[in-house]
Amino acid sequence: MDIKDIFSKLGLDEKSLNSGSLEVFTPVDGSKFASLKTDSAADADTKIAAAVEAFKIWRTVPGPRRGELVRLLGELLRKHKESLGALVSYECGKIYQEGLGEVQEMIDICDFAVGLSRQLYGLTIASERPGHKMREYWQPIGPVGIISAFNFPVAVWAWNAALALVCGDSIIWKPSEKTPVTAIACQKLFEEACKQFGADAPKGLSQLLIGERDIGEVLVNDKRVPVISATGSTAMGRIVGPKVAARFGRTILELGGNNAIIVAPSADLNLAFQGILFGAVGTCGQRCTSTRRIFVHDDVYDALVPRLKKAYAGLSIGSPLDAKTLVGPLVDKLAFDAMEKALAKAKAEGGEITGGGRALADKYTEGYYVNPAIVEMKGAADNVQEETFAPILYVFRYTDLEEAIARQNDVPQGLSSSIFTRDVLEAEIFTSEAGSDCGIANINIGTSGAEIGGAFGGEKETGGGRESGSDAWKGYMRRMTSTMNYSKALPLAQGITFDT
Ligand code: UN1
Repeated sequence: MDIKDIFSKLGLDEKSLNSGSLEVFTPVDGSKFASLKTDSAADADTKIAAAVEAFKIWRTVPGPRRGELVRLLGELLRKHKESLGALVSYECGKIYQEGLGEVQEMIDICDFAVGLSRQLYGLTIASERPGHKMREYWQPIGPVGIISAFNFPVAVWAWNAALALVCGDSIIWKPSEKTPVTAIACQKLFEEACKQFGADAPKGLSQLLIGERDIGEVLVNDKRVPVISATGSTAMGRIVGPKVAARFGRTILELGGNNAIIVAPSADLNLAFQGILFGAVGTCGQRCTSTRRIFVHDDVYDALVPRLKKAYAGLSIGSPLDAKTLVGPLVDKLAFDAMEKALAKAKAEGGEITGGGRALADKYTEGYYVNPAIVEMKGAADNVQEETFAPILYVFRYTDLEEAIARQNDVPQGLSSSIFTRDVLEAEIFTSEAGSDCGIANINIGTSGAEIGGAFGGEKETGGGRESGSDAWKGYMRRMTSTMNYSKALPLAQGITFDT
């Protein structure tokens, strides 16, 4: 792949990509491919002010017309799917197929948002007073701040941006400092969509803040931004959440996961095998929905776990741009160090490790390729409480479903979970009030690769936010309750009399 060619297909100007101090490296081989000008706090202030002005105009544009802008964005994404997918692959290291998948996810949410633009429904509510009616309106709320992570550098922006835009909000995006070039590409496509849309797309509707954590903090602390949607680590959320709460802003937090799969005795083991493999080694274990733990019933342990180990030994690890590759690199050395540390800890605790360690180090001295690892945890009481953003799969045995569910839930995070079973009662228990405590609880599919139609997010240290489908759009609007009196009297609610 020729990165210069990709730049030119996406209308990115090479000179401006090499005009500043923020160095951007590709995980493919660790080489630097851009150095970007960063925004200062003063720049951020100007951009936020512009987003406020744009919001004042955009909120008055009818919802379905706002949907048209998102439709145009979706069309441009279709047109540029291959080049943007390749840039995603190059900048964050996921394999090209997954880069394409990520752009598809953007297209899908645009389609969803276009339909939604005609369905921003509020309720009508029965009033307790004669001659009165109550109505609920959903109104645009203001500029929405979007903080995204390196592992889904563009799709997560689109989930937030497409919804916020049809909801009548302007958007301000702080992408990960590891993946700002894809953000610039998206911003360009958005600007092109605005051009095609016409004059009622206000200038400054979408703002991009390039820089490190300090610039994210400016956004988080700014009270002109009523909603901050942040995706990333629990550590990041612990900083962002209280800061936004302190100014009574709203957060939509999508943080860490510690996702588990339960494999029951009746499971279709071929499905379980495929679901676990993709969940655990896909994206080199760097999805927030990646499968981190599996609980395998004693009866099927020996039929499944050795097969997984064998598959791990034969995985094609290599450049994410190579069509044969299934496992690309970790994003950087820090990620590799974290994986090494987690494996050392597991070993010290008696875990039996298959795989692990660096791969292709001779070929890519600065690219952090690894052998995905399986860790068999022998002790029944063991659990793994931390999320390590790397392909480590912890394997546990179980005998009793209730106990397996309890252990699955016994972690600080609550994002994604699944069970492989053909026993309908087990499946129903898993999704019952006493079952999985996660935001996502799947049956006979793995933990990762959620569709955009459902609300995405989870409980506990995952942050509680919901993005993407279902009624997640309500997080991007303010709810107004309006009581209308069409009578000639003024009865008070609660039966109060207040005669003068
Ligand atoms: C993330 O890893 O931040 O379910 C999001 C999935 C994707 C989104 C993952 N649709 O794996």
